[in-house]
Amino acid sequence: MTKLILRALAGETLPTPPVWMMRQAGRYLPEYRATRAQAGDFLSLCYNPELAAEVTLQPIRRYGFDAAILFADILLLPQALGPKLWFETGEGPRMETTTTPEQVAALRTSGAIHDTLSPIYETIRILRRELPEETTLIGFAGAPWTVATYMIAGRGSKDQGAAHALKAADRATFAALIDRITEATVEYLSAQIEAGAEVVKLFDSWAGSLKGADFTDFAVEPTRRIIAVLKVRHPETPVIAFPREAGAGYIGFAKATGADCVAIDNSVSPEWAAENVQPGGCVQGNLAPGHMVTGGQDLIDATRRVVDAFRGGPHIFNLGHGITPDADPANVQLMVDTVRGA
Ligand code: 1CP
Repeated sequence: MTKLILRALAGETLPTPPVWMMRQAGRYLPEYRATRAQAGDFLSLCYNPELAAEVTLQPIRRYGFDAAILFADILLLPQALGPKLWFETGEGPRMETTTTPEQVAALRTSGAIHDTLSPIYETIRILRRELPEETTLIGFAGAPWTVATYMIAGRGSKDQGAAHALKAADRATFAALIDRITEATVEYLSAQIEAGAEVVKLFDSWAGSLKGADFTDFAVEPTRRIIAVLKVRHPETPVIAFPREAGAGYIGFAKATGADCVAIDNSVSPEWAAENVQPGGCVQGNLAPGHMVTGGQDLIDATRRVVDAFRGGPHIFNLGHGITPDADPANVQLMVDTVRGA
């Protein structure tokens, strides 16, 4: 029996959509908080294969999701390219900035990332041994634009202003940085697939701030390049692309990039996405994560609405963005029961 997620990704319309959740291993789960305390800080957890595998498995044990996503972070790859990375408690990531031609030239080569990232591949090997046979293992990386926004600003930002400013002031340096990240991402995802990842996902969390030609040049084009190489090396491995808040940019995104599935955020309605995006292939999404906090009949109604909207084509049920730390684990169970019983 082929795994449900792989069937949906191959284009099959299933009577009940497979289901998993972005950030399903995370702070809303008491068992995650306990393991994280045992590891010390967040990065130590990411680089500890036994504990990273443990937190990946926790939501599978609780909810029986159809997919597990490798526990890691999109900022590990830029860290492997050289810049220092740390997390300020209660604030988020901080990173040495990369903004000059010299700094871009000084980044490590794509082949040199594996020294740093080998624990991640070990996590994947452990997971392939320990996951139930019906559960699909998803590997991931940040898409180049989103990774570049953190490398340029040295931290998260609401409007990605520093990256837009560099793009305007020194397009050659900006484009060179995007190229370096693109090449390294190909090597990183290839190594994840070789270690056992069955699907890979590219998170372009800040794609929505790229407009017009910039969206084509820096959201579509790097994603297309990464997928083109992966499809030569690993034609059997499906790719999910998540150009978050792309709006009209979702239309035709799968065709333009070669992605097998496009993940949809909750700023667009499921009916709109079913009509405009799902004809292009499998879609994933798009329940608003806030329902995992508020629960109740609203959660049931909204979950059924997403299932019903996408019923006519291949669909993987997910949230429109990651679950938040204040979510109630009981609401997640209600969502899963509603999807499977709907
Ligand atoms: O435990 C903690 O306090 C750390 C919180 C945390 C977690 C649980 C971070 C810090 N990263 C993660 C794990 C993570 N990050 C996963 C693991 C698997 C899962 O989904 O269960 C994944 C896929 C990511 C991806 C990620 N990291 C993205 C893309 C997806 C998205 O949410 O848009 C981004 C933008 C990051 C950067 C990052 N890492 C962590 C934080 C708080 C942030 C956002 C920082 C910011 O922009 O301010």
